Amino acid sequence: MPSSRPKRYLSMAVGLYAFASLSAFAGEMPMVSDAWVPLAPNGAKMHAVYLTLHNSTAAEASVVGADSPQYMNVEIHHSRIVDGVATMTRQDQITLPSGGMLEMAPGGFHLMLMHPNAALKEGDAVDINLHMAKGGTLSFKAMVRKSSGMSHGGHSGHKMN
Ligand SMILES: [Cu+2]
Repeated sequence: MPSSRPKRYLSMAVGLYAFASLSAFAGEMPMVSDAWVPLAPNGAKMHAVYLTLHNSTAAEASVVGADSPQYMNVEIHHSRIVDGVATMTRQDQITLPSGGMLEMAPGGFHLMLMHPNAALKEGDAVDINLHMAKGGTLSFKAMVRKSSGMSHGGHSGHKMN
């Protein structure tokens, strides 16, 4: 039956693609733990992501970008206090030496999720992909939860440079 042939070629191509993306870079990626998104007021156009990055690989690893299917764009930010004002600046990349660890926490590094497709509620999961300088993507989920009282001030007072 000639009509079945194109379909068969298509499914073979999809299978090969899935295999390639699973096997590439296996075991050469840093690890993400404790990824979370502080619950923001309804209608917020930006959400922060905090997480811990461990580079357990034998080489230096750099994150050069990020995206999420649930947001228009995602940036790497660093918060600092400049002349008494909380300021955040966009970073082109974050580099971890082999064996290095970086805690992205309130008041320092974070991922900035911009322009959500839908509102977030407590318990939701945000899918995030980190783009690595050497190629490959580090994918993880960040859980939405209320921030503890310690991180007062939140993210809303930030000013972009
Ligand atoms: Cu930010």
